[in-house]
Amino acid sequence: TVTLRINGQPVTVPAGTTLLAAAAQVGVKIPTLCYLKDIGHDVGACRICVVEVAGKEDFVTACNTPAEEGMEVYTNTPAVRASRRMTLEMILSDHHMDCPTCPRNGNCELQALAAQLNVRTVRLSGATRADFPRDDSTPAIIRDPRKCILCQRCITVCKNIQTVAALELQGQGFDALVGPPGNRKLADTLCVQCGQCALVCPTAAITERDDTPLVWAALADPGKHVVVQTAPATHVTIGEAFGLPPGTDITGKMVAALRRLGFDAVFDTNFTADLTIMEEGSELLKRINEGGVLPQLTSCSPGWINFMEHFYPDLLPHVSTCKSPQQMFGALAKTYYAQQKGLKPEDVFVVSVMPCTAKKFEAQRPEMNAASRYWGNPAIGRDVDVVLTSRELIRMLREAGIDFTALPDEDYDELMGVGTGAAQIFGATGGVMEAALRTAYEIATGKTLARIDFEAVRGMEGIKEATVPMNGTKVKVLVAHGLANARALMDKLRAGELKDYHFIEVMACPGGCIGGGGQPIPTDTGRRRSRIDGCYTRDKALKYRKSHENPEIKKLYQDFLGEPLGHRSHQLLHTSYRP
Ligand code: HC0
Repeated sequence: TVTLRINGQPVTVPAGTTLLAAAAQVGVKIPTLCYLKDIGHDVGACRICVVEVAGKEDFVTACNTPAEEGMEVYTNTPAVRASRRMTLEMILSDHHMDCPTCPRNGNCELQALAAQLNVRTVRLSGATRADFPRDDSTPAIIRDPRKCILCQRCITVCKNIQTVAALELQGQGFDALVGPPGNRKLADTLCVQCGQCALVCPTAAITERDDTPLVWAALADPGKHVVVQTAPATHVTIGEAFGLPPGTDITGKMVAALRRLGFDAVFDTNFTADLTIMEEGSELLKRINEGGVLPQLTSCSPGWINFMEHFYPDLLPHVSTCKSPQQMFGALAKTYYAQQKGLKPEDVFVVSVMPCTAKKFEAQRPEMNAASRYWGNPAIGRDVDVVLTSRELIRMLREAGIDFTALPDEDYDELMGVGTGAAQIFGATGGVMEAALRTAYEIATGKTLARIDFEAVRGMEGIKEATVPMNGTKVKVLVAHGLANARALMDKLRAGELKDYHFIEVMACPGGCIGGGGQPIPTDTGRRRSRIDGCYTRDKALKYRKSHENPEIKKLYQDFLGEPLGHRSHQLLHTSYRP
């Protein structure tokens, strides 16, 4: 340990502790802007966290300076305050200050810091940074370099946590830019559209595409029958925007809120998550029994699918052919549901509420028009018409003046509204695997599981592993979340080191979908953990906890699909990938 003084107060901390962390121990919260502990980002780029150290001529940055024995640190001298203020004014002087119309208005770290430091004027004017154009080349992520403060968090998360490295720091001074190498558009890079950059951006330099106008227009169109599906992870996160603790189960209120927005039917992606288990579990058993390509890789996380197509095209035969639950839902809403309700499929408009930005990309893939091909009618268009992230739905609820926490709990509509506990845990890393094991075990063995909780695949550890005996076969499974962990596994798979394994779950985002790029900001490790707990709590509370016990899934197979992997399933629920 080392002992130092901060503003005269002695404090003892483990060696290597930063001045920032040491100060926190004596109740001093040094302001920061670029620093983000969660992703290990401590480059000291913004210089807001400067402090004075006795004996040193220059200020030091508290976020990345380790405490030393005997140090005398001052965090609040006139010189320190003046320096922070000047730094902030310099940032503000060439920031695009359209705060009232900015997507991050009210949830912007730059805005909050200006308030915290009581900055009332910006004394600098004159030269500003180059006016780089907005990049709206992808369906999911929008870059607005005029709002970038060069903190470089996005570079760190993209390179270190996701190993995609689609962004870099280029140029200097007024020409400095964070963006794709060679000034390319994001769509022309290896970006997988996971949106982790948008989650860590302190301003609105990187945001989700705003598709709310498309949904308002559909809701106002009397010729459209507008249905909505809600992803597993949204059940335990939307409440954060309305002051509820992370992980609070707001399912009933979300259903009520969506009805009040005017949706004609409110359904659950959890229903098709159960369907995915039926199809993907059957596919796995088929691969095991018939000598297919193993290990099988999950296919529901669209950022992960983009990653495989971009970086490991040779391994695509391992990827399950199952579409994601979002896309299975879209295909069924415009076939099964339309048929059962006597609706014209071309009138059915499907909206998703997802924790994910990459779902916007997935929904516009040209092959995701199974219903249109099923009916032979191009007017039906895409299976999923619009994808809203959690953040966009929250904005719509606010705009509509819905008093979310005062709403009663309501139930989903019938036919595609029942989801099991197994589906709920899809939102957490390891959840798809656990759901699959609950069902695959019972289908393969014909026995009832004595204990359905597979704890080995739960939690925030980067790579998890379990072995489950099934009919004399020891089924070996792996789970990874965050693309750096996925890459580590794929390198092993490519090298032939995972031959003994049967099934691997990968989710692109750390923590799984509860940590998706479209989720409420902030999304940090603590919140990820609470949201994961929320998924397992809801799982425990539900009447059905295994996908094959979902009564609406049984009815769907009986009335429409026939059997898992049958003809209609192949038409509507399975897909292929592009190397
Ligand atoms: Fe997920 Fe999904 S679990 S990817 O994380 O499979 O986005 O929540 O909706 O589709 O169900 C996200 C979450 C989904 C899908 C489901 C899967």
